[in-house]
Amino acid sequence: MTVFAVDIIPGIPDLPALAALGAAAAGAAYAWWRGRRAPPARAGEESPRPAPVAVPTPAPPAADWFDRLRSGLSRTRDQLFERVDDLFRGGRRIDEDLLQRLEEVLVTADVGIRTAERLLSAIRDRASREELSDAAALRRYLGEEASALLAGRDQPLVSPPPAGPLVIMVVGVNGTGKTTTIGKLASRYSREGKKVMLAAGDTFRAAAIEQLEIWAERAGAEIVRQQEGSDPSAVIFDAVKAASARGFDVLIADTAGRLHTKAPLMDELRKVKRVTDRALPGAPHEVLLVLDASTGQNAVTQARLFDEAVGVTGIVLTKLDGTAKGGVVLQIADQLGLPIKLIGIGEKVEDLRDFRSADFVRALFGDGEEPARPSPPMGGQRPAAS
Ligand SMILES: Nc1nc2c(ncn2[C@@H]2O[C@H](COP(=O)(O)OP(=O)(O)OP(=O)(O)O)[C@@H](O)[C@H]2O)c(=O)[nH]1
Ligand SMILES: [Mg+2]
Repeated sequence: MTVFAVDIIPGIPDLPALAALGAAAAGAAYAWWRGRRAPPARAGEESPRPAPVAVPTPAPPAADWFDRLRSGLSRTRDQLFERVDDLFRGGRRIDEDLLQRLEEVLVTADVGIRTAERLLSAIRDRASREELSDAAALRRYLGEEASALLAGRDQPLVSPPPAGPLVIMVVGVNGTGKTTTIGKLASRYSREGKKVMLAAGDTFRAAAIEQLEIWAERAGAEIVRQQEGSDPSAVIFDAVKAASARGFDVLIADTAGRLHTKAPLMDELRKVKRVTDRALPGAPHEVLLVLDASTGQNAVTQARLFDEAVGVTGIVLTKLDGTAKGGVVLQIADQLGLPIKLIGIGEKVEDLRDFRSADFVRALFGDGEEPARPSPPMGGQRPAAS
């Protein structure tokens, strides 16, 4: 068997903070829904590599987890409901013109045309029975429909297997938040008392390895890495072997961001998965696809192609806090047969949450009241997925 050179770093010295990038989302257009949205990446187009990314200092846990979720979703909520309220201004009742405008509102929040049409047809039904006469009723009804759409789509991460580490492979296009999500997850598992190892499978650039090292140090996790430019399959193979031999509970493997339309890069990911299974039969136990919520319809296309290539077991939807397009959650639930497992609502360590549809719907459509049974900010008291 080939033996790969590998550094296992139990802790690294303080690294200088990387330069902050500034708000990347500035100026992001709320482009009109009729075909004017520019997809974030096109077939055959090289995706530019983002510059090294600053790792934010973790803040103390949010005092109120539900307020945090609600404020994370505020841009989407404002986008949806200020405009729904506008529709009813002047005591207007529901008619076909109002419904068409409502469809535009939904599509602008990236609910997607097909999903918006489905919601609209249910609303038409109700309106014809005169059950909907004002914005509050419509808001309530949209919430009920959203709950129905999301039912069963929220699943927790699988539990570590009885023997050997839980192996999680993290994939996605460039800059969606893979490494940040891995850092947050590593902290979460560490806090739960688990022994965590990270595999620096993004060997494409040195800064990616350094970024993961900072997160590993912060989480008290070990990291397995090789030189920039080495074969990611080799790094992850070694990491799986090391984690198994040394009794780690969880191994999370980073991978380089890649365009879902680039066949050779998707082949490389297939190879990483094959090799992982060779190192530990049955691994990876989770293949998490990280999607940036602000990419809208393109997120659905990414999910289809990544799933085809490597069999995605769950979606992580990041940057819900930075977008008014959080309606994409409904589109993903409606159009893909994949569970949404985690959501990112900020850059801090506590800003990764298990996706729980009831909390999400209440935070987005509710009146701000906290649910009766609060959930912890992250982590599962819940049973593992079967
Ligand atoms: N506001 C916000 N920012 C996030 C969230 N998740 C990640 N980010 C930011 O998104 C940027 C990119 O994150 P990375 O984790 O480096 O993304 P990546 O997918 O690993 O990127 P590549 O390795 O280059 O493909 C960073 O500035 C993160 O802080 C989130 O939930 N909310
Ligand atoms: Mg990365």
